[in-house]
Amino acid sequence: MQTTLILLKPDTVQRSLIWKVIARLERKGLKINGLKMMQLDDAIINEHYDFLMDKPFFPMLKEYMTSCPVVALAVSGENAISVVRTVAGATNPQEAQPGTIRGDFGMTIDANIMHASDSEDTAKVELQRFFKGQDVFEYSKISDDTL
Ligand code: IDP
Ligand code: MG
Repeated sequence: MQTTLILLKPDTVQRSLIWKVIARLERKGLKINGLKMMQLDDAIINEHYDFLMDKPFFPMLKEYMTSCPVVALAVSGENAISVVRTVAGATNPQEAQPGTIRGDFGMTIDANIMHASDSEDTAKVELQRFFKGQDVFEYSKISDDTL
């Protein structure tokens, strides 16, 4: 069982797509262990996207990611890290397959609906970054045995 970190980005909040994206994750059979709205600041974006800091689009990415609150989710399931990446689709929504979240809801790479951790190591770091070990709940669901 893995837990991964998802951020529903500002375009998802602005376009009233929060529930639609969460519904996709639940429909897939992933379990929501944590869910909170957060206003990100420059410091957390500098940390979260430090590997992109020298890219020309970084200032715009930072402005966009801090433009309104995001929704952070801790989501679990078997192989949840790669399953969520698959359900999310390619980084560029124009290239993402139909049926994926980005493929169905997005058109621009700078507003691509959601972030999802890409490995066990990053998931661990990112869950700590956004949840600080708080408000992530381990619990059983009636459907756990039948999913
Ligand atoms: P990912 O979100 O699919 O993991 P990454 O390569 O980790 O993709 O990039 C992080 C984020 O940086 C992307 O989700 C997107 O918002 C932004 N980004 C990546 N490449 C570009 C680009 O070429 N132009 C604008 N934004 C980009
Ligand atoms: Mg990434």
